[in-house]
Amino acid sequence: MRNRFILLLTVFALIVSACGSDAEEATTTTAGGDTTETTAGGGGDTDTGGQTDGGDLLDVVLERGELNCGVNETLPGFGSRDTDGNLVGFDVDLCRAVAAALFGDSEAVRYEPLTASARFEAVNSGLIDLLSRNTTWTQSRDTDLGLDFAPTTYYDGQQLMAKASDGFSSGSALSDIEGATVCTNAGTTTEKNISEAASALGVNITLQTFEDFDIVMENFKSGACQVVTTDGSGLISRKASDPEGTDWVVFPEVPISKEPLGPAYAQNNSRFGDVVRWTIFAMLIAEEAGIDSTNVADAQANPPNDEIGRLLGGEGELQTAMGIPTSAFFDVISQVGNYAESFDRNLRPLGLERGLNALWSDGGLLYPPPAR
Ligand SMILES: N[C@@H](CCC(=O)N[C@@H](CS)C(=O)NCC(=O)O)C(=O)O
Repeated sequence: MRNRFILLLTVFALIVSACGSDAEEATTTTAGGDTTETTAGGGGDTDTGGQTDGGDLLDVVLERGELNCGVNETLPGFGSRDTDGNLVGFDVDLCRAVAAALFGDSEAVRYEPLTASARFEAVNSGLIDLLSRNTTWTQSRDTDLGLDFAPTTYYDGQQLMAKASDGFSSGSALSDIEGATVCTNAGTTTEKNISEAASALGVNITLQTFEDFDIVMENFKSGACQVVTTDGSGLISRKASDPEGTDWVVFPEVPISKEPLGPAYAQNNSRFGDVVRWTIFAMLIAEEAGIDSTNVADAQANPPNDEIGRLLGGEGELQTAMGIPTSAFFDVISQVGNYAESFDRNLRPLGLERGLNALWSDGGLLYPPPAR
């Protein structure tokens, strides 16, 4: 009883102390041997049904002539604004690639910047056609939330980050953060995984979640949170793009979860899903064959008698049977590039290596089926 009272007091004190301008967005959970959850604001994996009306999604999008694509605008490398205010990044490239396949124009995209907790409702309400925003494919999202997932475009895992000036080092681990306040954003797999992993180890932490990841980082910088956790790529992105990042260490231990990231769309739209899927596969097959934006025009002019010839329009009915132009995948590669080009343009500058995201032939997990 007394313990319960102390726990409640702690939770209350933390909620009150989080009450700055973003007070209503803060959620505090105390995790350890005992896990208590409080929910305030944020949102998350709520079942909002599925998009069922409005006709076949592929026909609707083709008729509209523009792809509505939900992205992150606060995650350099995956989705952020360049100095001209344009959205750029690995996930943004997938919106551009799908638009190139659909309309022959990678610019035919209306972007919808979304927070983690707003993203699924945006799909289910029909606000966006495609969600391309560092989203983990999970069982409940796939089966209970009204979504279908395209193939994983980035294999990731959740990690922890803390400050060297607080005594953490590149040898630190989850078992070293006893008593820490750990922050992440609401509506993510991340908040669930960290509670589970800490409980399993018997490590007591206080978990605070915020709707906006910028606020998570502000609290980390101010010292209100000693540890921040999310997808490893997200931590590396923030560390690489912040002047204070030189003091931050990403714990090297085996990620505490699998985070297969990829695009999603409203369930039961398999023709639209086919276009998304084969856009990704085309980018991978082009990389396998050494075809990129610089040599794809030559390859199309002298099409080889193989799957590259077919993908570039050699057997046009492969594409037209999908409802898209014969030249769809030529347009993808010429306007956006193959998978390696997008990775090198967006993620390599952050220091991310291909690792699991190498082609199968280089020891990675990326294995596109044959274009035939
Ligand atoms: N992959 C996880 C986490 C996704 C996520 O939202 N990550 C954070 C940190 S990398 C993020 O994108 N923050 C930026 C924001 O919410 O604007 C999921 O699908 O739940």
